Amino acid sequence: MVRVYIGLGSNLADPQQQLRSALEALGRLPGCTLVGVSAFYASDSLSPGQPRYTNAVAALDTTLAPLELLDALQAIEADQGRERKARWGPRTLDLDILLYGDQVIEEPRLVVPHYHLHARPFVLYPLAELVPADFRLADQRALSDLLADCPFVGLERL
Ligand code: PH2
Ligand code: MG
Ligand code: MG
Repeated sequence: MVRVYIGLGSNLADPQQQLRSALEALGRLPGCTLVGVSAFYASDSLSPGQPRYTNAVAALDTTLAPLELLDALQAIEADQGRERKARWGPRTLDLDILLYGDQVIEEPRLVVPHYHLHARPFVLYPLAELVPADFRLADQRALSDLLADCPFVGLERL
């Protein structure tokens, strides 16, 4: 079993309900146990002119290999009406593998720890709810340092 952290985001078609449905789907995945969910947070989209996002982070224990997990997450996104048009387009559901145990992964389809994790308050603050205060990412960055450099600005805890 590997402990993974999944970032959830939605800014279309009832975002809070999208996240609740996605959490149920995560709990039903074969070889996976949902072990924690952060609060939900609302924030403006990083892409101007889009609806506000709702975000959360989930902790999952899994026996799926990284790319198997990615396939499973993309299937859940597709089930919930995700359309892949523009790279940063609005979306019914975005499921990102933030951390996969203590593995550093650099493959064409998957980079872990997630590229933008360090700069995104809507990822770091919910993640911090689920891990110990001295938590370090697989690449040894301390979560407390990332939080100190990423103020809780523009986040609304729902
Ligand atoms: N995701 C994006 C682009 N912008 N903004 C917020 N607030 N939350 C997101 O999850 C988000 C975003 C692309 O993945
Ligand atoms: Mg994504
Ligand atoms: Mg994303």
